[in-house]
Amino acid sequence: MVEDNSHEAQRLLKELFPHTGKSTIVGITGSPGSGKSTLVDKLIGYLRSDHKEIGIIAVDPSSPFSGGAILGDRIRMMRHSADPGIFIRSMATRGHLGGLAKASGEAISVLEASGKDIILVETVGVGQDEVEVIKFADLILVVLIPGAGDDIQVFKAGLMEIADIFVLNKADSPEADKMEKQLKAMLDLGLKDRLIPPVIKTVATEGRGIQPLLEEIENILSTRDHEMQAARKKRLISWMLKDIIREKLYKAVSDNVLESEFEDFVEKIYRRETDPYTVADLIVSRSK
Ligand SMILES: Nc1nc2c(ncn2[C@@H]2O[C@H](COP(=O)(O)OP(=O)(O)O)[C@@H](O)[C@H]2O)c(=O)[nH]1
Ligand SMILES: [Mg+2]
Repeated sequence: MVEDNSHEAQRLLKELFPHTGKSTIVGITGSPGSGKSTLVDKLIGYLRSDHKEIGIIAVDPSSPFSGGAILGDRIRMMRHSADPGIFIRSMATRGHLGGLAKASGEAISVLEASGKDIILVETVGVGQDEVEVIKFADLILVVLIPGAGDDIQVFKAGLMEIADIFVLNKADSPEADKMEKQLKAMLDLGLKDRLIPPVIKTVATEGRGIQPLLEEIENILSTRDHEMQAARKKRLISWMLKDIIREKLYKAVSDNVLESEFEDFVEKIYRRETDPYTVADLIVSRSK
């Protein structure tokens, strides 16, 4: 319902809202093929043995959850899908009324209200929409791999600034150490005035480095001061509120004009009998 942006969903979200805000939301982003899903799979294993309830949202066109990936991945995830302590939801990148960020934010709310301790959000680190989604997270893991020298893309996409931890996955590659040095050097240069985020090496396929990664996540979350955490949550609320207002205004205003009339306006604008600004003013003024 939430993904369809239905009217009923809004009523439910109102009721759910008091029960949200208690889960830890961990975002996992990086290029396709960097091993995000494999990492998520291994993280699930550790967290479940600690009796944590987990929600997973995968916003990834190539995600095993959305059926775009190889069979092996799907079989791996299936063993988790039978576990009642886990809820996995895949979301398409396109086709959400009100936008991907809104839809996934609301899906996170539903999982929070359901009492999940931890929500993992996997998303590819390309495209503005995907980067927006990751801002819901309390903590962001940026997954890099050795050899893909063009991991500079990550820096271009603005992920360097938002990373709390860099996960250097596929550390079984002979280039891993070199990559680690390069990454640290780049971070030193790029983040002069900021604390350099930790770099954790993992081999997701073998489960290596997962324990240290979880310890680092714990460590960051526990040392973060309350004010900072609150400021982060408030920023999200203000962002969410603006989104909702924008959508409601748009809806209220677009109800003022019939589809056929709208088409007529387009026709007139096309013939240069009027201009889009005048028409927009006219339509908006009807709701006053
Ligand atoms: N050698 C090696 N391969 C890995 C590692 N982690 C993941 N892979 C493989 O990389 C491929 C892509 O992994 P996947 O988790 O689907 O990546 P995603 O697109 O980022 O979700 C799969 O074939 C994995 O088995 C690793 O640490 N070492
Ligand atoms: Mg994936």
